[in-house]
Amino acid sequence: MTTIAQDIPATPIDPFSNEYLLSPYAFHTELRELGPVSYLTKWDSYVVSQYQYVKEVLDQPSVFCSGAGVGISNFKKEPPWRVPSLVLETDPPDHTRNRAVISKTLSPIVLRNLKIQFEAEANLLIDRLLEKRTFDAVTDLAEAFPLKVFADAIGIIPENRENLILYGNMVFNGMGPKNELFLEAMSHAAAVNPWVMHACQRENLSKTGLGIQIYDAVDSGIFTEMEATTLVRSFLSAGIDTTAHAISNAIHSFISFPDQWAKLKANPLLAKSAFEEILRFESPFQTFFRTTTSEANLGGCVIPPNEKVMVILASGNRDPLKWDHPDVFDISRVTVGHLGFGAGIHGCVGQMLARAEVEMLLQVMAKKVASFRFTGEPKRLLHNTLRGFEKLPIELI
Ligand code: OVV
Repeated sequence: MTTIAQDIPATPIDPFSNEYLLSPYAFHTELRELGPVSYLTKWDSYVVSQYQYVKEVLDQPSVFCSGAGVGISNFKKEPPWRVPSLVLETDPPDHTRNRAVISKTLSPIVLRNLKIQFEAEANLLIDRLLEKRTFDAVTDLAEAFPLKVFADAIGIIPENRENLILYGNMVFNGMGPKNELFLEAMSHAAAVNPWVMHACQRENLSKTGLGIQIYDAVDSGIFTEMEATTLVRSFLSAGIDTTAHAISNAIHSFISFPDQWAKLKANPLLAKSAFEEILRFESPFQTFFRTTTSEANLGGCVIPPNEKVMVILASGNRDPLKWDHPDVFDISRVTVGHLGFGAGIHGCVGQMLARAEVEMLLQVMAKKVASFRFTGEPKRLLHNTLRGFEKLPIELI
């Protein structure tokens, strides 16, 4: 089949404006209606928002590469703010080798054992919060849970773990342009970066966690000590804020749609599919970028080489060409193919761990919490990449 080259429409939509970040979905609809590809005039970047073409981008990593960064900045034109990630910001063959080392630590048997710990910790946390009754679900629940269970699983020192939230903020706000959100996040760099690198070093990791296992690859000659430290950093970059925002979004969605909460309470085993629907409906990781390595054709739209392409996962997750009633939150929907964990060779390597965490937390909540309500206005988070909340004052009964 021959495709005829189509003009790529330019749009003034600014995906980093406050208006967009607070309420992106109507903008996603507008972008999808512009066609397979459009051009963001304000940022000199292309953008892909329809499900089919988001998938096409992610399925062609040699054309849409990650090695030039997955934020708006092109590492071929400006230096990155940190040593690039050896998985996220890398292409095959290095990516393949490095990802395999992480993947090896996340075996089914390891995950089964972790799930037991996650359930026990979820019980302790929910019991404590039921006693407390009113609290901020962002700090006391959504952040507290992964800061405890994920950091324990990796084997991170217990002191100053709140740095992980600040670090995640740097990583994900750092994918955006150098706006106020970027600069505010980076203002913590001097305190947070050294702590993170310290926590990722061999001698500071627990002997029984997943992090230390990365150093086995040093001992077998695959990595240098520094590469192993950088790879452990990936666990910390990717594993806390993403999960925390997913939990906040879950709480918000269940309070906003009480029929879905009732459904979960009637059958706590729906926790697993509920999590997938949350990732589809309110994707914590909304957006990332790729960079074209050559001329790239998407649905007849031709993008020149060495251009940034914004990939809106969250828009693919609400594309009506893919989903029936995409704007309806329905925890029993079939969510196969959602893009909440990305797709293709860079699809989330920790997704089974994230699932184990949130599934256990939601299951415990469904069994123990009779009802919950907002005790104040939820406050949406302004963030260049992640969708979540800054404040979620609630009461649990
Ligand atoms: C998936 C993800 C997000 C953020 C950071 C990283 C990975 C990393 O490897 O540093």
